[in-house]
Amino acid sequence: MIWDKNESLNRNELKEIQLNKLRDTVKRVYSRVPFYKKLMDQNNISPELNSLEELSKMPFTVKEDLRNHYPYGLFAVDMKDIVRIHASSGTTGKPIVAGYTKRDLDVWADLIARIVTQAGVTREDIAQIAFSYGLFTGGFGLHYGLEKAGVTVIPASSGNTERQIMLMKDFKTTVLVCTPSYALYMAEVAQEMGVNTDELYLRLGLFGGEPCSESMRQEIEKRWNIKATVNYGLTEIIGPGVAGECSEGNGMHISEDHFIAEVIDPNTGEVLPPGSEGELVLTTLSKEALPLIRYRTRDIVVLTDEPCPCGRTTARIMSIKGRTDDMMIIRGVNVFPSQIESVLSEIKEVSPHYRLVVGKQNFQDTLEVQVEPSDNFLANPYSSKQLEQKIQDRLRSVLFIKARVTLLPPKTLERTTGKSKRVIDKRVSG
Ligand code: ADP
Ligand code: K
Ligand code: ZN
Repeated sequence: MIWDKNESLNRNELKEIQLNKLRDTVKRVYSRVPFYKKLMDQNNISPELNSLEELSKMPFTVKEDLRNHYPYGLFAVDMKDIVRIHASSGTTGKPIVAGYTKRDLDVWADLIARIVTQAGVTREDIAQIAFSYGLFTGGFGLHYGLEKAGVTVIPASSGNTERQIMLMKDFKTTVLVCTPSYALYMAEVAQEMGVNTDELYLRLGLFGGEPCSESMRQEIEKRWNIKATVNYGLTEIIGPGVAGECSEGNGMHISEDHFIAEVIDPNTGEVLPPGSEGELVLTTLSKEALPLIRYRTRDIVVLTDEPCPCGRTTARIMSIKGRTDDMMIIRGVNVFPSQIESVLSEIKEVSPHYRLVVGKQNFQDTLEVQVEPSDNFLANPYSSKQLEQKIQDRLRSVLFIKARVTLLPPKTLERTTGKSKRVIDKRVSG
């Protein structure tokens, strides 16, 4: 089922909607947000756009711009029209703050209704939301959207994992909503509690808020005996609901009637053709409180606008390599955690949990890959030195990086009820 007819317009109709909304948005930011007025005046850009192509003349907006106008400086409406505030965790420094008008919240709930519907959730389902409720957009975002779609919502929030499993069993939860890391952690706890998936009603997972590699998805599907779907969003743009997977499981549809997506070369800013890997840049078309023009997400993606068998015509995010913030430069080689994760996933002797510690020794970058043995290895153990060497060789032959591999005792790496932090860079934190 398709929630909204705008998900399956022909591309020309879609472009017409986009152009109308883009023209309004640009005019509005010019007249209401001093930051944009100044930026456009400095660059001699008129607030009257005549085509979608003209968007590429507009300057980018970056995370730093939001920080510089912390907390409310980029809002395009009066505070009396703001009814909700959210913020990102802001791993470094002050958080990024987003505001919502009543209409923004309506649009948001609708966007979530779309992604949950396309993932296969119906009003027969009982969804347990194990995202944290609070400033983080995950909990409240999914909450109102699932309700809008008529789904029964259990607002469990995150944490208290044993209780989550009890609720899941007693309340007959059919859909689990959380970060992929938390889904894996919960599976471990369920196993420790001796709860078998046959005793549960779970059939589907909606995961987002952080990267979910194909191997992680498969691991979650296997452990819970469910179908796992992923969705994508970010606080600055609205929160979850920017894009989500349909039942084809082949890419996440972007709600392009609400956001224009471009992919750029992160070094030159040049717009790249469909199918190229680059940084995702998003322009909001419906946001009242915090409209953003050409916002650089720092997420490295590949997009396609090829039609999808599900009937939706919107462009899809085919892969997310990770955030440029998480990219490590090891002796001149760019490495994303996702690349290391995909190498580790091929090695059946290690669990899906890992941590990357970047440091410096004798003015040289060093990388340590910390892993844990899998049940598989524990059942048939051999020398840990040998396993470490095997992983080290594999990393070197696939990624051309030299890393020290450390096999830790089972369950030593920190588990999370939210997003995992997999990279520790000692070069910055000392
Ligand atoms: P924070 O910056 O504190 O993590 P957000 O909750 O706004 O705050 O995080 C949004 C970011 O999370 C995205 O820019 C992206 O890097 C990551 N993210 C969200 N969903 C996904 C997904 N499905 N796949 C990969 N990364 C994702
Ligand atoms: K219902
Ligand atoms: Zn589809």
